[in-house]
Amino acid sequence: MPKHMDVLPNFQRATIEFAPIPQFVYEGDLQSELAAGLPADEAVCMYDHLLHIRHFEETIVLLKSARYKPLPKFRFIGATHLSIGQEAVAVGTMAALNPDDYITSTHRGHGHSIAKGAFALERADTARLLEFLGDRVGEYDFDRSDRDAAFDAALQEHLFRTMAELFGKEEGYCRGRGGGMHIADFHVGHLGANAIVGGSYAMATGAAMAADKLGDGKVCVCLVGDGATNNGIAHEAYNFATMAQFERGCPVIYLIENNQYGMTGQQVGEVTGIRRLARRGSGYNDANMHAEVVNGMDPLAVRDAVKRAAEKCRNGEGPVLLECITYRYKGHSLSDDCKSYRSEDEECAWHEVDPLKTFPAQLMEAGVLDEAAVAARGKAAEERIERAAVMAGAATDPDPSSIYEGLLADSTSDDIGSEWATPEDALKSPAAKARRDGAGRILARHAVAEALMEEMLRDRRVILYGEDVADYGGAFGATRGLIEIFGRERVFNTAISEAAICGTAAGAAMVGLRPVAELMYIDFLPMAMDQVGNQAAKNRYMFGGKATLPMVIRTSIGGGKGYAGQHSQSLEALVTMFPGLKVVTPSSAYDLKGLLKSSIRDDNPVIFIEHQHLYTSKDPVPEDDYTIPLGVGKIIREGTDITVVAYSFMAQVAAEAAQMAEEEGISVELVDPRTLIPLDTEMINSSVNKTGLLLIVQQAPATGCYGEHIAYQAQDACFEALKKPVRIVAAHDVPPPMAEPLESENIPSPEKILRNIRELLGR
Ligand SMILES: Cc1ncc(C[n+]2csc(CCOP(=O)(O)OP(=O)(O)O)c2C)c(N)n1
Ligand SMILES: [Mg+2]
Repeated sequence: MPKHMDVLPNFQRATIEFAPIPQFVYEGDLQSELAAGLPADEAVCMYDHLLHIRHFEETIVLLKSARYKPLPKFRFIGATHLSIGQEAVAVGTMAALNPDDYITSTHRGHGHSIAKGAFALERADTARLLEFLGDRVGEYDFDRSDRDAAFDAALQEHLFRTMAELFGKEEGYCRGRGGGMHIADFHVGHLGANAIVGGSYAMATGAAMAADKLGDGKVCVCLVGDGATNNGIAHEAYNFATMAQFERGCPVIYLIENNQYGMTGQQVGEVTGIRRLARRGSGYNDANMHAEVVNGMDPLAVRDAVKRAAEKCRNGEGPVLLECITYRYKGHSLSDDCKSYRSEDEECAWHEVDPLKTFPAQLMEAGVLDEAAVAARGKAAEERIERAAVMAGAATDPDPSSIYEGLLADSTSDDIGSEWATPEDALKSPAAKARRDGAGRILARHAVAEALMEEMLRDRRVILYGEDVADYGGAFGATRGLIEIFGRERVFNTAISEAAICGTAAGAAMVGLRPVAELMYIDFLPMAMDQVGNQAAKNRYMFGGKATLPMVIRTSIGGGKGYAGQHSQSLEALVTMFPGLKVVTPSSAYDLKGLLKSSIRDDNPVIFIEHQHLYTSKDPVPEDDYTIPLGVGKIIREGTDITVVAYSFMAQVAAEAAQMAEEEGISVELVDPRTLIPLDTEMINSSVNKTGLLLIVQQAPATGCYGEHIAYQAQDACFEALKKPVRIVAAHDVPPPMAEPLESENIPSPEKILRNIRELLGR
């Protein structure tokens, strides 16, 4: 691990050499594969799944235009990004993987999902097939001891669940919460399709990193379109996966499904300056990420490339970048007829190399199937898809009352006992609690480190990473000392890649780690907004409540230091608006330790917002292993005249104001909700019902702030009790200014809070 490496001045003249990137190296065909040991059955099932994908997609074409005879009245409302023409990539890839290897997929992912599930079933024994059928086994009439019959039923069920998801049905893979653009199937390591172009780059990387750290030998294939490769997250993910500090390379295969177009824009000759996207591999490590260009119209070539890539990954030589050259025969979606941006000649040329023509030809030539058998397989596949569609048409519509189901996990890792405890001999140095002063006090930043240390000891799935968190201990010293105890395997620096930090955490969490990621300042959260708001927050719900994302993103808010607009904001409202996240805002060192431990144990993504002013404030903090439940506020002081709700550091500022008010004979009840999501409305509202007045204090600007939500819900719940409209003391609607007089004016002060208390009381 090249950490202690002197960086000396060296200005030696030289040139930087790049190794060549191979293109279309596969020379095999079906004959040679059969001779080399490919079972004929496997070749036939590759053909079957090419057929399933093709017929599935063609059924969508008919459904969308209401021309599908078996379901004449069905109204198909979802997206229609079809992969007709690209089947060889899906089939070749999934044929090369183990059933429990991971994939992430795209908006054009029906084929990926069909093939991933189908190949997993192909390799399953009877017990596993029956387990897959589960409660729905009774839908099929077959001999339970007959493996082939169980397979037929399971395959039919798989196609049905896929179609049912597109139809938005309860039996769909994601209970109709995701639809075609968000299919996931965690039984078989399908970690989800993504409608954000490039959205899964970091998640796939995180899942692969987790697989390596958990030592389970799995690889993750990150399927992306050619258009996705130009998104910033692609760069961040490639870089993350190739970090030199990883002792073993990250076992991720970035598989670019280059169908020649983004929506209509072309990578080559138009929106990039390169001819092959595989060339990007040379930017990330000396191995070019083993980049290779592959014939994506040939399932055997894809299978060969993915097999070799997976082997490299399993050997610790990942990541690998594959560019599979393919073509979509239909438009971007069915509302695009392609006429404005491509020629018929071009389309015809690609139809000549259609895998649905070339592969059966090879099967016949090799004597695996004769013409009648090829036709019979085509008919059987078509019938399966028709049956899947008819069953899906008759499947259950989700009950509107179930709308919240699957949003948040109600589980924690509280009761894991010693199952995941860090073994004593894995510690690099003894783990010691922070040193207390005579009053048992420690700095809040030491409370951060202590909470992390305790949780990392009790659960070796907890890892910590972010910018400068390792040897340096983070920008605020809050993680100092942890690398000495746990080593670089569990505490490591990342590049300055906020999106990759958050997105990899989501991916790692989905497959079994419990990552704690650090974002230095909340001001940098917008760099990671897709990963936090569209991925981490949504993955559980969109995937039908099947994903669990136990992850924490620790970040800080500040102000009052003259750091101005990009280092002083209170952007909590950016995360409270995404259902699926929990948001925690401690106001003291004591709360910080207890809440951070609960956040790490929670099975949901938690955004943990620490105020920089807290880091250097001291509080009595027990050495014990205590936790504070998320969603339970605290009455900092009881009172009768007015309720003040304040969170994070503002709770301390409001406490000063309350003290000043008391000296004037005003009794303030100060409530710190401690967590914004979930919000302890019961505590707030029972206080408001008692006092009849509510003042909310926050450091964020007034408009569009979280305080408005607290105010709304209180007036909704306590309208009768309220004597006056709820008031919010907030920052002004300006970016935080630098100059001291302006910054002081901007951040709520005890005096300003007191003034507002007096006004509400009419004094
Ligand atoms: C971040 C983002 N930008 C734009 C879109 C709209 N959009 C959806 S698919 C698509 C084209 C994607 O091209 P590519 O990655 O090559 O995948 P393909 O559609 O060709 O399979 C675009 C622009 C989106 N969904 N997400
Ligand atoms: Mg494309």
